[in-house]
Amino acid sequence: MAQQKAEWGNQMKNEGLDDMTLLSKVTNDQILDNLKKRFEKDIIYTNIGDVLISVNPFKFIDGMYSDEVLQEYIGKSRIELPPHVFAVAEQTYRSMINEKENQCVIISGESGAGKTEAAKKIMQYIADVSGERGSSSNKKVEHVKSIILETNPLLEAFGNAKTLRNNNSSRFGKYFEIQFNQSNEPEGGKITNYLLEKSRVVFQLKGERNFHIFYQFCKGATPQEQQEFGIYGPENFAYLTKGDTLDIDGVDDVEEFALTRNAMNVIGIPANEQKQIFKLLAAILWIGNIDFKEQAGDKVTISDTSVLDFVSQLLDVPSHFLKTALEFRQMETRHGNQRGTQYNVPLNKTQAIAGRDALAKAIYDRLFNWLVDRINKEMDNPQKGLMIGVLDIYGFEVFDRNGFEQFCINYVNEKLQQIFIEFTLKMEQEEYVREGIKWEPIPFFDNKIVCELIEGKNPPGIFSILDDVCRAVHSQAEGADQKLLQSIGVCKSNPHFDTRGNAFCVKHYAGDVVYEGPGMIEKNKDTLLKDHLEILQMSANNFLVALFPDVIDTDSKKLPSTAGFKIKSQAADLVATLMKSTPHYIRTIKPNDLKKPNILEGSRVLHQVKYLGLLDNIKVRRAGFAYRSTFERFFQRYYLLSDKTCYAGNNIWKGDALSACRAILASQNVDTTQYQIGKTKIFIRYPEMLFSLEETRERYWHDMASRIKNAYRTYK
Ligand code: AOV
Ligand code: MG
Repeated sequence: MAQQKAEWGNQMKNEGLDDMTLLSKVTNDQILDNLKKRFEKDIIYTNIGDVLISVNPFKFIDGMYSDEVLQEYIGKSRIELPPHVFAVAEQTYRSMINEKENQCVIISGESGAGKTEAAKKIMQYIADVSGERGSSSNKKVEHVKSIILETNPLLEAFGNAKTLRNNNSSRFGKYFEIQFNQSNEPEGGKITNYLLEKSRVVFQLKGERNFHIFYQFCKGATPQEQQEFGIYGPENFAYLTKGDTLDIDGVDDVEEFALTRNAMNVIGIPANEQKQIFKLLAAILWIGNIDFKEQAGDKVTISDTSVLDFVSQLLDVPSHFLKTALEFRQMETRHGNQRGTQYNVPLNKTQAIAGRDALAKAIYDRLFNWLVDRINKEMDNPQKGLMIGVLDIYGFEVFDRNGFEQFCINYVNEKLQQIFIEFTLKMEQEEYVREGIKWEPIPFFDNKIVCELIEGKNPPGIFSILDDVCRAVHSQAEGADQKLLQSIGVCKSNPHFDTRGNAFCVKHYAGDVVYEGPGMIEKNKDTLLKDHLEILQMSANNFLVALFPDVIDTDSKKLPSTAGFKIKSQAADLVATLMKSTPHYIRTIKPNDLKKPNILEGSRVLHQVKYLGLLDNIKVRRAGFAYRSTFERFFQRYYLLSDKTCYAGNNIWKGDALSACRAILASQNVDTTQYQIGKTKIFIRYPEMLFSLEETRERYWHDMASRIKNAYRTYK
């Protein structure tokens, strides 16, 4: 194994450049060429300074994540070993300890590029290095570590699905905060989840699947569960067959189900709660099998009442109430602010199907949130120490047809690109200006204009317009879709927007996406029908009732918060959290659309290299400085290095910190092109210089310890 690891290391040294800041010519083609050269040798990681670029190999590379390799990275700096996701994890963890500041790892890249896999490796590394696994005397730490590792299979079962882009695509966003105790061991944690794509519960494109858990359950249920919950093969359920895909190549749903159950056990979800979860999954599947037949006067009635009865049994609600809620909508007469009498309006088939599906989506969405809350409860830690957050969201995606879900997903990606620009391009350059450092400004594309187009208030962005239309018209039937198309034209003043028939196009940082207008308003409104809420709250099942604590609002004028509003405010909170931490970046690249190993399609990768802004990243980095420190901090750390500042290990300097820094640098004969002195900070161009200073410092202490030992021997 040691032999294998060594070969892997040597290979890394000989192929392409580890750090693309050192490219001889900085062009997109050179970047592509370097990544390609490395990819062909199974070297998937490359650095741009502190940013890690990762190209998805779509295959298992032997030894790459072995325990030996992991051990190698412990305590090493980024430039000592080949680029690796473990190096990012190490740097993140050590920075938290050394700088006593919260850290975050931001993983970005398009759908199927490898974000979730990278996030898992970061978690694995942190769980492994922060105190020996299995040996900590602190039970809470052991439990939190197990949860860190086991939430992935659990949340992936419920929140991931096969899409055309990725067989294990995250259909929700996740920010996982690990909280550390005084001994730097994980003692708590919190997951924040972002907008689950709940429409998948009721519909999937051809070649796609519903969430994994449904197939796992249908294929792996015990005979008792089959009987109790009416669970059979997935081909029997309408909600699982829309995409004509029941299996995923290379995935055994039964085995995966065993892992999901195990994860629930490890996390601490007891058998009775697990049973409730499965009962609701069954209820959702059976809701999907409720069909309607049309009757005279555009009315509908449920075709097969035995299905209705079974759903009622699973939900523990009276069957006749559920029937009414699915076939009619309750209305109320109003006289000014006075409430009047209630009456039932029959639904037509389209409305009845939409209502039924809304019920299934709502139950699944609440169940998913419950699961996240449940995991959080297990990790709850009243002592809030330092934290490391790992962000793994759904990647930028474009399909032949894109709707509200893609719009939200791509918006969140747009926000992340903003943060990347803020941190790596803008703030870096602003600091040089502030410090008066000699500097050639690098122009870059700032996607703020696209964020404004989507989230702006004045002029109103797309989300504001969606909300306005939701407020003005109440349903598709009342012409909501037409109203949206009329209103959204005002966005044309933004060069990143255009309309196309009943669709609109947004020119995102990662490419143009055409979004279909019809259906957007319904999805943005995202309200739970009052009739459905009443039915669910009537259930004899306390677990289900607790998922719907909503208070029925009788003031019909007030607009409940929309899906767009929620994702916008969640994104703002996320940005605020990330901005308060020290960021570490992993930018993932998808080499081909076939999801196959050993194929790197040049044009696909080049496109990503361009929109990820790697070229600007390298330019800023090259023109910039790898390390910076205030004069005081630099002096405190390196005063040992000069006779003028140190005598026998003691600080003897009487002057100001800046002059001390100059004296230290002069004593080491550091070339003046290697650093610049700003107004409050010293900027060091390459990390090698810093390592040489560190080495000299180490040697000084070492020599001094030997001198003391010798003197002691002589004295004796
Ligand atoms: P994503 O998270 O970026 O897409 P994943 O992390 O799910 O992408 O990666 C997609 C698939 O690529 C995985 O299921 C693996 O089969 C493979 N893969 C990714 N990274 C590696 C790696 N380092 N080594 C081997 N195989 C890998 V999405 O969630 O769709 O945006 O929304
Ligand atoms: Mg993912």
